[in-house]
Amino acid sequence: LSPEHITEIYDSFHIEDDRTGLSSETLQRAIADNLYYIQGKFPEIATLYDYYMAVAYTVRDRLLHRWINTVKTYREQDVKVVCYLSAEYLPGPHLENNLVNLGIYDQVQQAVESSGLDLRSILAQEEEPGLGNGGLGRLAACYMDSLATLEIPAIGYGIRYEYGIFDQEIREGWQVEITDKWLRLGNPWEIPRPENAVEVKFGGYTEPYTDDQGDYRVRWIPHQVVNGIPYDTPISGYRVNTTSTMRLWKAEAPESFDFQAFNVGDYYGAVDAKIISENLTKVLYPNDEPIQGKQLRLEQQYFFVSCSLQNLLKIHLLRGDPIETFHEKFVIQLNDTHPAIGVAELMRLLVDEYLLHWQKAWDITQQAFAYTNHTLLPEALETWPLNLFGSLLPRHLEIIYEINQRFLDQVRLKYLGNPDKLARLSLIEEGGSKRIRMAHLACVGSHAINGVAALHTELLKEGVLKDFYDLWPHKFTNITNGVTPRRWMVLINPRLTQLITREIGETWITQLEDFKRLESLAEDPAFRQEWRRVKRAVKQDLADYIQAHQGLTLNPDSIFDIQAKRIHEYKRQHLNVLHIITLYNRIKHNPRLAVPPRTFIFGGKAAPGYQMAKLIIKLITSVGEVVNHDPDICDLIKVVFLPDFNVTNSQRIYPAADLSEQISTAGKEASGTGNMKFSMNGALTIGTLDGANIEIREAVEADNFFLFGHTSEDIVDLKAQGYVPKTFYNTNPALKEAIDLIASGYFSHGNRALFQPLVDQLLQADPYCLLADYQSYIDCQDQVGQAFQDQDTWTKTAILNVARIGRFSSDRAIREYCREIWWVNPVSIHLEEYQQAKA
Ligand code: Z15
Repeated sequence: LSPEHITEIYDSFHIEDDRTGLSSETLQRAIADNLYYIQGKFPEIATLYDYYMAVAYTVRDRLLHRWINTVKTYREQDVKVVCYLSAEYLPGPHLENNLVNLGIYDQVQQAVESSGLDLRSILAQEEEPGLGNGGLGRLAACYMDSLATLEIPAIGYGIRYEYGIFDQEIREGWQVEITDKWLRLGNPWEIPRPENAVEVKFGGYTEPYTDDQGDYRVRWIPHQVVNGIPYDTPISGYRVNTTSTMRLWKAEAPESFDFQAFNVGDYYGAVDAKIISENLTKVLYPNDEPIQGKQLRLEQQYFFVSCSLQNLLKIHLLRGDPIETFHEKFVIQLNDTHPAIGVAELMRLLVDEYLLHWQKAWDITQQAFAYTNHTLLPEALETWPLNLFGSLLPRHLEIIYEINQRFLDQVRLKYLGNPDKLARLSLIEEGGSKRIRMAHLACVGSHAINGVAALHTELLKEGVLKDFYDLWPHKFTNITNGVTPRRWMVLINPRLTQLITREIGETWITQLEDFKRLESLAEDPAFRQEWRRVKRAVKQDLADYIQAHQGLTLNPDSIFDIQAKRIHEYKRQHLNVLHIITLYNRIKHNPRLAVPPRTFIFGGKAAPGYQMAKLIIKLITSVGEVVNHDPDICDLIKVVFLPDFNVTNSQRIYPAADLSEQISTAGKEASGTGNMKFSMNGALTIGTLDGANIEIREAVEADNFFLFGHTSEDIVDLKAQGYVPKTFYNTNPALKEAIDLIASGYFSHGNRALFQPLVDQLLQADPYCLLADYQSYIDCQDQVGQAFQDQDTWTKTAILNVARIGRFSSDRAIREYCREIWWVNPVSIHLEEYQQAKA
């Protein structure tokens, strides 16, 4: 079979081929075919999961020729490619998203219904890839969607964790973690590419030698070698042929190592080595921020970064390009410092393996890399103990020393005789035990550094990265986060999508600024009424779900007041709880009090080792137990904790919210992206001046946003003056009553010890200033309650929120990255005639 012969075979494919055809008849035939030939089942014995697999393979087939053509086009036309390096991805279920993007939702629905099945229950079979913790991983997934939709050549590199983020169950009010065996029933979306395996070295030592040119060189003799096997998942763009690749690496033991041990008779030793290697990509670290400095975590980071960079260099050379032009053909985005070791690894590959001179290699490296910072929390900034680092990556330690020496030489010239400056900028933290500062490595090795919201970028420039900003102001930019309207509107909220599209057409799906056209409709009472009807129906959907899964009856006319995000003290779920208890106390004191009914809904996981976060979950569920069953409350307040907040569950939550809780201590949340998803779906926000809340408020205008709390500057001043939370407690009776009620054991069957750590933390330290913001929050919530009484005005405000949220599309964010950091352009993918199937 010559290539010409194969092309001839392709050309003979029929337009309505069973692998490409988009009509419901063809799809139905293809599903039956896949059920038979892939699942090995016939309808009488097929499970719903078998049908899911058959539909998934049918849809994957439709993606495949687009995907292959995308790869082929990029290979042939020397295009510049964005390489997104991220230790986490949270794409959510693929099937429905691909139906939306390919524009075949209705056809597949019809095909499935003709076979006597229901599409929703088939979609529900999919196990989502939980390969991330929260915002950072989900952002990477939104960016992959926008890159494909905007036809930007891109590859997303990451880790194929065998166990993703744990599933959360609630037992007796406590979080229980369950292993996420997402691959148990197979994964139809990935294609393993064992032929593209690469080797990654660990440990050992280095030795100098002189090369043929008489140049000084270093070689690394590792203690261990692990194979990286790429698994590729196609990422479709919305109504374009571009289909990008998410390439995730799995660790395996190399054959040769097994055999060595086997040959000396150590069969069990060989198997042990295999297990040790394969542990590398076994499990995702379940901490959002901060990260913990475990050796295995560094091994994971280096493993996937080395695999990815080796892969990129191979692609570059395969295209016939010289190594010196690498940075002209690839730009590598570091999603936080997790992949920052890439700076040293690219230097190693260029200098040690491709034998470039240091300066040339450094120019390439700096121009190739760019770094996104996602946090200001000092405990979340990654540093690695020098001895741990050196024993795992001895050559990289030498390279980092060399980078540091050359960098500090430059600094020394600029800041004559300022040793503090040198110490502050150094890649090595001195003192007790030396550590490598990964953020510094990322800054020095990158041509661009960005924060993820305007305030966050400003605080980076004045705070953690100030010395770098003083040195290289031109490297710093802000790129405010965004979310994809395909998943976060079209897919999750078909009712609102339909209403909006009926009025303003569908251009907003790829140009979200077109939501502006809704502004005038906010004035139209008939439209407002329809909007309200949609919101009510969506709230009923969530109420039905909660009824079915938790046996709780909710009032769909109550305010759905929702806080859904990782549980963390800085996000202040417990401030929300203080408000609930305050309302509870008010009703207990005055049973005839007219308060608008509210349903408080919480969702979120706590890191398994984060005791205070787990106690906050227990507090929420305990307050719920009391409040939900107290007859004096007359069902005016309900508190629900929705277990297992993940992409799938979040999709039921965002559309149903009236009120979005974005109440972090100002200056702590880098951006937030849930804030955007809620607002896009017509919730009003109660929030602090933190992260992207500030820009959302500016966009929707101050009157349409419930603002409270101290500013980030206030918080700094407050702490500088010596913050004493007790003062607020002693001078605010309602606050004191709420805290005392927790401390009294009222919510814990008389057990005063249970919540003592939480109460003590608030009264003694309160690092996130809940007590300082309490009264402002309560006053603001009272305004919310008032405002909700006037449904018509509330609806108008909700419509205006949606109309003005256009800027928070990830398409806008990606366009900014393209123009300001990546210098890349779109490339259209054309399908040959034989591949273009008509619906
Ligand atoms: C994470 O999810 C975020 C920051 C981090 O440093 C880590 Cl390790 C995980 C979040 C931020 O907390 C959130 O504010 C931001 O919206 C998100 O990254 C995406 O930028």
